[in-house]
Amino acid sequence: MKIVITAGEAFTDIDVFASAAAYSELLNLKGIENQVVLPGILNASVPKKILELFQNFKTNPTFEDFEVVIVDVSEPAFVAKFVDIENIYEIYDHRYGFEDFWREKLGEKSHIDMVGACATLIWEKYKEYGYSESISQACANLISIAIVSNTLDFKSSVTTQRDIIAFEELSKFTNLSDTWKKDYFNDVESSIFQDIKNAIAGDTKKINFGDNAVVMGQLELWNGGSVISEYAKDIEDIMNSFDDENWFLSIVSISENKNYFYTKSVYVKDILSKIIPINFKEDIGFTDKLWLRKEIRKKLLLL
Ligand SMILES: [Mn+2]
Repeated sequence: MKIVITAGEAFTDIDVFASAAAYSELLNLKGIENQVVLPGILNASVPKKILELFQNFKTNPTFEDFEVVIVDVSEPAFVAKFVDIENIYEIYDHRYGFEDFWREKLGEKSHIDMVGACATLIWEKYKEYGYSESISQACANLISIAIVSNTLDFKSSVTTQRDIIAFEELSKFTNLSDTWKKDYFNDVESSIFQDIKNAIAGDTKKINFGDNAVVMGQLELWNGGSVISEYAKDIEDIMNSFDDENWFLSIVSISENKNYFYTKSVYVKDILSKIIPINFKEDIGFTDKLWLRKEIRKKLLLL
């Protein structure tokens, strides 16, 4: 059996990158031929230094016959386009909404658990298969970075005990510097500000709920306080390019432990006010805790 490990079509974030790299290593340890295929552009959460940790991926599969392992996505519409849903062998994700669909299709090969990072699930498989002592430093680093990035340094409410344990267990295999978290988030921020439109485009998704839809962009920053006022025009340009006036940008401001939301749509302001505690001053909304896209999406789906 040959395996292709892949994720979503649109973009590749650090959790996809780490999960795919580490799962590929785990299959190699088990002697299973595999390749990583990441069609989506690497977004700002995968700065250049991270690329040094894993380069062995393609944008199209080169195997002829293969089965597919999906990481960090579970909404069928978002899965990489080359994938025939019927050839999916196994799936790992941490999003609400399609658990029953996949459990019915894949049974025990469906691993959809509400942990902070998909990469946590991959580390747990190293342990289950008895390969935890064989993890490479690069993959241990990648999983650790993905956990910190996805849980916003364990501050986000998506953080679980499993993420904390995984991070602690991996610490004996990593060689991350004392300042790596700050360095990592600084690298991410500078790549965001080098081209903010591209950074937003690389983290924007349509959320369908019932008969409705909104387009949600997301930026995760150490300090996002002044971004909307400084970049309002760029934000509007890029969000308008998704051809739906019901858009909003969520800026997670990690050090302030809050989000800023920017939207021009009265409908979006109404909907957001219904699902989360938020105060709008004209087009800018504020919260008093951190909200990730997957949490907001879940609230929308439950509306
Ligand atoms: Mn993820």
